[in-house]
This record gives sequence, C-alpha cells and structure tokens, in this order.
Amino acid sequence: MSDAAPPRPPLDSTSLHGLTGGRVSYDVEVVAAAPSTNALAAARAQGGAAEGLVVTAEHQTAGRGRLDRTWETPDRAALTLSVVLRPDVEPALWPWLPLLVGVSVARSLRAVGAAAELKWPNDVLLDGRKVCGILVERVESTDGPAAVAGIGINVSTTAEELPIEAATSLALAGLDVDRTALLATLLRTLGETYTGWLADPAALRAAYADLCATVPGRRVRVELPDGTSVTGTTRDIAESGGLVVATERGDMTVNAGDVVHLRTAEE
Ligand code: BT5
Repeated sequence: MSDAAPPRPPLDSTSLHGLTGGRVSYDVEVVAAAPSTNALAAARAQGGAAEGLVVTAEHQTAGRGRLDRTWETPDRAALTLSVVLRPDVEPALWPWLPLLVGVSVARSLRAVGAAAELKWPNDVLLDGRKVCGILVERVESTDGPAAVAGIGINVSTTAEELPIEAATSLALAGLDVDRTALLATLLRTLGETYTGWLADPAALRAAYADLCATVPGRRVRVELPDGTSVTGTTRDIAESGGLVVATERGDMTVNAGDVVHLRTAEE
C-alpha cells in the first residue's frame, strides 16, 4: 500500500444548494475547519436554527465520539457533518433517532455499491470494520428540543491514517466515491427515512433489523456504561430500540452499550 494520500478535492458547495429529502429542506454550510461539527450545529440549534441546517467541515480537528471518545479524520478524507432535526414525536421515540441515522447511512452506502451493515446501536460496518460513526445529541432551545445528528464517514482515508485496526474506509474497500455526491445522497436518504419514520415510527424496526448484522442469533459481548459486560446470543431489536440478548440468566434488553461481535474462539 502506498504511503501517499490520494488527491482529495474539496466539497462542491454549489451543488449542495436546494437539496431536499422528504419533509426536510436543507441549508448546507461548508466550513474549512472546525473542532466539532456537532458543537457548531448544537450552538446554531440553540440559537433557533431550523430543521435541515447542516454543518459540514472539510477538516474536523477535535471530533467527538460517545462517552468522551474522539473521532479522528484527516483533511478532506472523510465526510464529517451534523444535521439539525426537530422531530415532533413523543419522548419515548427519541432513542430511535441514532438508529434511524444508521439506517440512512447504510442505505446511502449501499446506493454507492458498499455492502454496509449496522452494528447495534449505530456503527456502520464494511467488511466487519467501522466505516462510519454516529453521535446524536439533544439540545434544548426556545423553539423546543432539537436533535443534532453527527455523522463521520471514512471516504478516502488510508490504513495508516485510521486510528484503529478495526476501522476501514470506502477507498480501502475498493470504492472511489465522490464526497459531494455521497453527501447529497445521504441527505436525501436521511430526509426520506426520517419523514417516513415520523409518519409510521413502528415500521423502522424491521428496516433496521434487516440492515443490522447484530441480530438475530449472533454471539456478542455487550460492554455496559457501568463498566460491566454481558455475553449472550442476540434475539431481536426491542420496541424501544434496545437490543434483546439471551444470557445465562435469561433474556435482557440493553438500551446503551458497546457491542463486540464474537467469534467462537474469542469466548
Ligand atoms: C462514534 O463514537 O462512533 C461517534 C462518532 C461521531 C463522529 C461525528 S463526525 C461529525 C460529528 N461531529 C462530531 O464531533 N462527532 C460527529 P464511538 O462509538 O464512541 O466511537 C469512537 C471510537 O471510534 C474511538 O474511540 C476510536 O476507537 C474509533 N474511531 C475514531 N475515529 C475513527 C474513524 N475515523 N474511523 C473508525 N473508527 C474511529
């Protein structure tokens, strides 16, 4: 593999004007560099930004993961973006938002020829490795609550540039994808998936399970937020969006955690 990074054209912001997806009309702001697009979009949402505001950075320099983890991407090698949504749904449905974003990313990557799958709750995998991370945050504003949906997709990132062994990029999977075209496909798909969910929230469960490599019947270890873990065999996605795992002590539904897909040798 070559050490040299491939040529990396900038995003073509003019072709991102006027994009829509379902009920969402997008207003896409491209910035050269930002510590975190989620932080920028959250500040805009708190200031009253409407649904459909998108902030995308050519170079995100201090990207955030869940639980204070970091998300690392070189200049122009990835898509790093955050979308403001204002879902008028009951609070019990909010946990579905990150799963909905995962479904939208997986569908968009499949549309460009990548055999993307989801690892519960919302990692997007290619060939079993992480190609995309998602962080959905809720912010309160005078216009009501907003969701900031942060998405990072490794596009032309090389193996040397990826922070962990278990990561990959579209380029490493042999796909030469134009970031502007992928961003447009992603925003359209996200808007359509989101609008379909608002109309019929229950239908997302089957669509999610279809794309999810974690269910059913997979041996997993789930690392829970309190530092403990459980091992078992997955059964299903619960109505809450949680993961149902059959363990030695019976079935349990996990609502937050990190899943490791196990091979028999790892148990
Ligand atoms: C995530 O967290 O996967 C959520 C990442 C969200 C990033 C987007 S980019 C746009 C927006 N603005 C932000 O500031 N964030 C969002 P988590 O499941 O906690 O995974 C984080 C872990 O993924 C790290 O601890 C690393 O092990 C790994 N990681 C970091 N960078 C990666 C990359 N480029 N590709 C694959 N894995 C990575």
